[in-house]
Amino acid sequence: MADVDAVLESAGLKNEKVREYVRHWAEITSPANIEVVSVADDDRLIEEALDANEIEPAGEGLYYSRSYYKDTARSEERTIVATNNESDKGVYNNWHPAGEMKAKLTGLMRGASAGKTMYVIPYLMAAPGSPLEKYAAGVQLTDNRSVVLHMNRMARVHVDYLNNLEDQDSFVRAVHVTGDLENLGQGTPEDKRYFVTVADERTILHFGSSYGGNALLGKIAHGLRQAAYDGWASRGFLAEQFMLLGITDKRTGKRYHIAGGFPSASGKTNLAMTLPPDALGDRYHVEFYGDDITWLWVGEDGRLYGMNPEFGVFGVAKDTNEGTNPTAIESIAPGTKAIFTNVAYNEKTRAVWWEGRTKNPPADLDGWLDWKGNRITDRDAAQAGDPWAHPNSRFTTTLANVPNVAADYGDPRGVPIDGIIFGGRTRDREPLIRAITDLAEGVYDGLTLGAEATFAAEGVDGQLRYDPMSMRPFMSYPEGKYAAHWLAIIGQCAEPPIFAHVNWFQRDAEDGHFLWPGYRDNLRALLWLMRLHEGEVTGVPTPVGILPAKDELNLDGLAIDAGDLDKLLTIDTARWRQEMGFRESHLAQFDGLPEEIWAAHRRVAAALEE
Ligand code: GTP
Ligand code: SPV
Ligand code: MN
Repeated sequence: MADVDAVLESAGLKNEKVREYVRHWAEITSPANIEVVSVADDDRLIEEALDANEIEPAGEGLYYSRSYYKDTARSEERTIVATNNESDKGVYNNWHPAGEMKAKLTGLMRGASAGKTMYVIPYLMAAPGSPLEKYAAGVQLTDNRSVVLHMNRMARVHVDYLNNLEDQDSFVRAVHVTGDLENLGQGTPEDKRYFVTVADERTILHFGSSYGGNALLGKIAHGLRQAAYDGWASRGFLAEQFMLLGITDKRTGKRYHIAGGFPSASGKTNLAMTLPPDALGDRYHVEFYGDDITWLWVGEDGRLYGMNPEFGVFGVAKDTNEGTNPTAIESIAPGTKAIFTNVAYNEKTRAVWWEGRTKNPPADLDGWLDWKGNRITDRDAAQAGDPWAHPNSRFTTTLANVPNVAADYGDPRGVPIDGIIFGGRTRDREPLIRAITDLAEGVYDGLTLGAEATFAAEGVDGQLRYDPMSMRPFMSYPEGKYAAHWLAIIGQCAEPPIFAHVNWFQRDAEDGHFLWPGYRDNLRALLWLMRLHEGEVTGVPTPVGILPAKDELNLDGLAIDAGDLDKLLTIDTARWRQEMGFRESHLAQFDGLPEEIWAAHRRVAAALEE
């Protein structure tokens, strides 16, 4: 193995704590080479990856990557939060003792990068100069070049971020070892994968994947799990699976910022990148800040501030097209250096395709391979209906490629937050939008966020898979303390944001059609929320929040069935009463839930009985 110190020295990595950490893990994983990377190396690494057939060209300045077929999504079962204190055990964080997990992972990683290059990726999950910068620095070690290419798009990667740290020891140690993907027993009782965040040691150890959140450790392991823990331990901030957008009213000149959480694959990317409906385009301008993670803190002026710690988008490909998400399509246009993963690929024309990209798949099947690399023309009758792209196939592109990215997306001060929204896929009961002005009721609403269980076997009929604040897979400390931390942080605001619950997914009970057109029209609900917050409309009070009066919603240019609109703007009290019972058992799982949350639950329940 190369002389570690000589490599780090010539790469300009001066932080002695980082050097110590790299030496430590290089001894364990035993790579053949070590290379410190920065975003300036991207073109060379792309060429190397093309030469090694790790990626393929997908048009001018676009790339295609295919992951191992058993390694196509974040694994919840194999994800663990470990600490040295058993009181950190929650309901969803899959807590294990730190000592046990570190020993296990060190064993799995020992010698596991033999013959490979270990890349050292110094990164920052913040804009430089951010008040949360000290929680944002990290160094990922990985033995996978494709992971480096993704990190270059998803995070700010440069050695200077680590050299210039105020406290040289304040960085997240993130170790990724791919492992022998063909022999890991994915999904079997002998599964060897472990994705561990040792939260109180700010150390992330991921073994056994090269895909998404399992392998790009700046994103959810650091940006969500570790940061949520840091935010709580420091009592200083929140880190949430939230999108973040800005709305400018060109008539009044007012700017609003809204952050909000929907469970994975429930529409954050689409909402964050939205454009106003055509009829409202002259008046409103929507700006993109982030689609998956928001860090929130209270500024000296008593307002809540938010920022996207990421530098890129790892977006769901399915159904992304010029109609549903035109800005996403522009952000992956030729020349953007976007990377497509696990979509369908044409080895002759270098084109890519996924379900919903166009109404029908390409008519000329010549050259098309499905996400596993199998020829479409080789399919037998039984396989004919199989999707070409994996349902969780994704595109990776850097924020600057999004055409409506906000001019100040890199401002380290963040942006003041006016509204916090929660939403999930709910086929009935949840109206288009209901606003909540009380803090405890807003937090209560987030804690009882749920989405439809995807398999009938998974849940009781009508019962949701609860996903508190859309953080269920990323929760790093106990839920009761999480609720208390939310109340404490937002409680410090002199001008608190308004809360709301939104639902774009209500369906007709008979034929199943979506009652609301969704996508760009979702802006109409957010505009109403901002008007309510400004006191320009009053809405209609209900036991579960304030709903828009029909004439308060701006429906210019929207053709919607009057009956559908009625359903979208009413409360089904009987269904809500049933839901309250489910909520009670859901909340009862959480130790130490603040009394304010229970009081909010009882207030809503009592109002529904009136
Ligand atoms: P993660 O990246 O997994 O955290 O997910 P996400 O919340 O960013 O999900 P995304 O925005 O990529 O949406 C996932 C799916 O929801 C896509 O297939 C979208 O087409 C669909 N979707 C998004 N918005 C709407 C909407 O307003 N109405 C309907 N009917 N579908 C939508
Ligand atoms: C999610 O699953 O919520 C994602 C994708 O945003 S991943 O980064 O793979 O977790
Ligand atoms: Mn996500």
